[in-house]
Amino acid sequence: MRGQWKADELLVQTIGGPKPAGSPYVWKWSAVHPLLLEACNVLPESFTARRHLGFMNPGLERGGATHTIRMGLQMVRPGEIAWAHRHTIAALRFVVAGSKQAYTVVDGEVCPMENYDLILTPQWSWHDHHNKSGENIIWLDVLDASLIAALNATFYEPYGEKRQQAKRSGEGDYVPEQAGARQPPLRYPWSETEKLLQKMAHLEGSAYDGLSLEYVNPMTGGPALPTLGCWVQMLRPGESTQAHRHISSAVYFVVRGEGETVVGDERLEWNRHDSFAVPNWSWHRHINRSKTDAAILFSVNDTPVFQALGLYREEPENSLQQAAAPLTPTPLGRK
Ligand code: GTQ
Repeated sequence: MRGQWKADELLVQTIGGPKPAGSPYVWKWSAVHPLLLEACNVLPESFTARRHLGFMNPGLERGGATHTIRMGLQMVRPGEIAWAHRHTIAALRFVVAGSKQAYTVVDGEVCPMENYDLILTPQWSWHDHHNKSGENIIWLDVLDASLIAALNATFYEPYGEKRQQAKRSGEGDYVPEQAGARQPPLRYPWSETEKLLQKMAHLEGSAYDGLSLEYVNPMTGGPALPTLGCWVQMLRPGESTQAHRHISSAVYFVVRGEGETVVGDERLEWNRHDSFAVPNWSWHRHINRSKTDAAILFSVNDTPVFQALGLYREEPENSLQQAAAPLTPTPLGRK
């Protein structure tokens, strides 16, 4: 037993909220890409493992990009297969250098990996990656691994063969306003996402996030995965957002553009294909440095976890004292 008064000091320290977990940090594409190529010498053949370089937040003892989210870049060479396996860790892929001839099979569904497509591998779904193109295929992996590890709920199983049986392709694709769908989408093609962004570019959007769209599960209107929410946002030329903070943490990937995200008193400068982390409960705002071109950011957050537990908070507090989903970031079209 321990006297509660011994721990009370720790509680008192959280008056006004927790300290952000981890540091604001940028992983530059120009630094990671050569290391991925070098990783081919270290891991000539991946088998059931992955040629993935995981980002280690310097402010987190156990690594990961934020305290709940792991992120990194993975590369599969021409002709290679990353063998089938499954785990209770949920993951998603955001394709950086893709091809029509590259695909991930998720529970039998063939999901082509073209540039900036989003592919989900929900927890305990079988998945194997294939590159039948002549070029290296690269994507961003994002996983809820740190959260699942904290819950001590990690299970893992290799399939036992290189590949699982593939079913007919196409049924896993996101279709807006999906009526009578038999399963949630596994793939959100960038062609659809980009169309929506361009169509909505003139709308006001959110003061905190610019024109931001959530990748929803059209069957529930909820987040893409039970533990991870996925967003894409456009910062119009010269757009500079207001600062806010929320109890959820987020990781970002720069699809295009150049700018900076100010987190607390740190300035994260980013360019195309850089990745960065915004720790939870830290004030942050985004700036598109270009006066002529839009910037597009893909991001993943752990908001669904906090919402499921009734713990979601943000400042300014326009959602507090409401049971409903937060008002910001606002999923456009669901107001
Ligand atoms: O690409 O399937 O970094 O299953 C960790 C687990 C990547 C993957 C990771 C995985 C994968």
